[in-house]
Amino acid sequence: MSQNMLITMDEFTIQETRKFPQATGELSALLRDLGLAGKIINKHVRKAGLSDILGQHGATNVQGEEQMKLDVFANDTLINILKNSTDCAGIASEENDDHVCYEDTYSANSKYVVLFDPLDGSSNIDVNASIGTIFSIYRRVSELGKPCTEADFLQPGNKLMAAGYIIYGSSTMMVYATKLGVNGFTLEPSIGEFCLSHPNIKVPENGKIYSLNQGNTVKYSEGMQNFLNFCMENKKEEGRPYSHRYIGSMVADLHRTLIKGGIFIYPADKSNPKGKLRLQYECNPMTFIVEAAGGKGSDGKGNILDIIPTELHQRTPIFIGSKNMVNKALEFVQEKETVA
Ligand code: P6P
Repeated sequence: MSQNMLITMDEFTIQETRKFPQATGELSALLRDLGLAGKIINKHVRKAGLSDILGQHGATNVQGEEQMKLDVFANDTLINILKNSTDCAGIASEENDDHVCYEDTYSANSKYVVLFDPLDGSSNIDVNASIGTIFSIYRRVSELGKPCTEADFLQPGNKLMAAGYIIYGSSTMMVYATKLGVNGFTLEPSIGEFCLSHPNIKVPENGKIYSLNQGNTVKYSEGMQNFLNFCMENKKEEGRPYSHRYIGSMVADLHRTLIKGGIFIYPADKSNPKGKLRLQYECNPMTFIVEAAGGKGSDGKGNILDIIPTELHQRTPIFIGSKNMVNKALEFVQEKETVA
C-alpha cells in the first residue's frame, strides 16, 4: 500500500463513527487510548533484551503465575493511560485481584469499562516469541456518576461493545472487532501510527491447522483424543493429516487462526477440569473477534459468549477458529461427554 494511501486507525474509527450520527466518538477515543498503550508497551518489548526489563519481577499474580517485569510494566501502562482517558470508568486486569474504579468526575461519568490481559504469553518473552495485549470494552451497567461496580466486569461476552488485541510479532499489529466486523492495523514506526493493513478480516470456514498443547494428550477426554486422531489420520482427500502449530501464546496462535483458518483448543483436562484460559481476559474477547470474522468459539458445550460470568478470574475450556473445524471437534467431544 503506497504511503499516500495509508489510513490511520484514528481516521478509520472516525469514518466508522460517521456511519452512526448518534455516536459520540467515545468508543473511538477509547480505542485510540488502547492503541497508545500498545505503542508504549511495544517500545519496551522491542528492546527488552537491552534493558533491565527481562526476567521475573519477583512476585506472583492472582493466578499464582510468576510476574515478568514486562507484565508489570504493561499492566501499569494500561491502568495509567485509561485512568487519564475521559472515556473509561474503570478496569479489570488479569494481573489484579479486583477491578479498579477511576474516582475522578470525568471517569465516573464515562459509560465504558475495559478489561485486559496486559501481556498474554509472557512466558515467551525471554525467548523472543510473539506475545500480545488482549482487551475488552463493555458499556457499564452501573449508574453513571457513581463508581463502577464488579457487575460491570461480570457481563457475558455477548454484551461486548468491542474487543481486540495488540500482537508484538514480526510486526506490531492492532486488531479489533465491533459488531460491524474485524479490522487489522499495522504499526508504521516512521509515523508512529497504526495503519489499516487487514480490512474486513474473515476466518476461512475450513482450515488445515490444529493448535493445542499436544503434551497434554494423556490428560484429555476420550472425545478429545478421538478428535486428535482424526486430525492426524492420513486422509489426503480430506486434507489430512493437518499441520500442528502451537506457539504457546494465545494471541499469536489466534492471530494465525484468524488469518489462515484452523482451530485452537485449550480443553478441560485432568489438571484443568474447568480449562486453563481465562473467560473474561482471553476467551470472551477472542471469541467475540473470531465470531465477528465468521468463525466460532465454544466451551465444548455451548457458545462462550453466552456464559454468565460469576468470578472475575474464572476459566473455561475453549474450542475456537474455523466454523467447520470447531463443529467437527465438538462432534467428537460431545459424543463422549466426560473428561477421562
Ligand atoms: P500451556 C500463556 O501463558 C497462556 O495463558 C496463553 O497465552 C497460551 O495459549 C496458554 O497459556 C499456553 O498454555 O499450558 O500450553 O503452556
